[in-house]
Amino acid sequence: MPSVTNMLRDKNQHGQRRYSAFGLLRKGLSNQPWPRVWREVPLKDSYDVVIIGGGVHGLATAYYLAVNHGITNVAVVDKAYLGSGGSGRNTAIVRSNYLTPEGVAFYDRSLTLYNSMADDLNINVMFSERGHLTLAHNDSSLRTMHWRAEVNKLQDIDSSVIDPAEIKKIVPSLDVTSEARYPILGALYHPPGGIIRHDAVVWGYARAADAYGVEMHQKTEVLDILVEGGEGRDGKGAGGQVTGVMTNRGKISAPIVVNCTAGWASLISDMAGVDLPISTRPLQAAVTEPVKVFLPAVVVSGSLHTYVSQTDRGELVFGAAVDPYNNYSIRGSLEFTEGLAGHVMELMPGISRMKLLRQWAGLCDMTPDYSPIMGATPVEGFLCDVGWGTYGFKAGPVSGEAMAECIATEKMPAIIAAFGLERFAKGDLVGEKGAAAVGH
Ligand code: PYC
Repeated sequence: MPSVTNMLRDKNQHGQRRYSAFGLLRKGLSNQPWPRVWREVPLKDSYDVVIIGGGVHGLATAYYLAVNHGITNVAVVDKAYLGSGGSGRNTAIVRSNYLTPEGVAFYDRSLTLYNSMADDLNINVMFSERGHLTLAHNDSSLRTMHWRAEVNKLQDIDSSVIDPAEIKKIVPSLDVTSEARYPILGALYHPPGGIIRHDAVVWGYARAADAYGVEMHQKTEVLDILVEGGEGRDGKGAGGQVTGVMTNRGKISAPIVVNCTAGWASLISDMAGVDLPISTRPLQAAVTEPVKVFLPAVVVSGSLHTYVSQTDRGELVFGAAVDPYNNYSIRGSLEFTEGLAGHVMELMPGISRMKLLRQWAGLCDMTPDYSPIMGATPVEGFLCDVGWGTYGFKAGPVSGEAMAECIATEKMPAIIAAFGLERFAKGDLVGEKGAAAVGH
């Protein structure tokens, strides 16, 4: 939480105006326009770094480049608006109870950054550390929960397997009796997990990066990545050097181009002649009408292919597994709604009369081992922060921090050393499928 002394200051550490409660009221009642959250400036024809993708990953990379490394001649370009991709389409869950030691350390750093974000970025990101329960309905998932708990504990992550009676104390509305259609045998309980306001995270990073001079260019679509001297088609691919990007608003020169997209990661990388082992699947989610708060924790059921949390407004937010086929559609389907309703009824029969208000989909770039692809590529100056599958939003802060370090130092930071593209050729996979919220 922001300290009282900080709240009383007029400006935060980035030199941005802070409003006191009275200041906010005064401003709201005046007919002066609110200041823009980030500037709209003309697109230049060259930058030190061009970041493709104005979601949490791209904006966090820009922010940490500026704040940690003093690199500010940076443009973040997005073909739509900031946060219009995966950052605005996820179910806002954050956690670090992963399966591999590499994954645990990485997501734990992200959770730490999420914890201090309200203060660091001077924005109310509504982080709610409410605990995260992954239910086990059969022996094999209980075994995986024990495995994750042990890996977590070795890295001091608060995770343990609890029994049905303890689950009932945390979420009284769950049926933990043996009469349930899918009896609950236990759960992986992770108290530091929770939810956060995803739009605020995007706006917070954008505003803080802007204060350092980083430029955000919306409606700026990358049509091609310019590469010279490569061994592949059109002089692209391995051995080449990136020289910039071609956009719908003209050419931009840059010695460093970073692919921070989700959903289009393989198509963007292909523009540089870099093949990525990614297949793209929609993941659908839905939200109900608001009701009185009754669900105090995030509840996940892999066997029932769903996870649910209740927002501060009282809505239930549900997500599912990725659709079982490759697709670039972000429309919801009736098939999903029917499947979700069926599974939710098995888990929480008591909410059978609640109405769904909205449904949507986001695109997940799935890699063979469910871990991301980060760092350098065979094209000099072309870097990737992609392949997030269903884990992208929770990884945003640490990815930005690590990618910024990778760009500034030209070295792979230890925290992402396991996630390089070369691991697929070497067979050094980081199997993180067992930490997915639901079976895919
Ligand atoms: O891994 O916690 C998770 C998750 C939630 C939604 C998509 N993935």
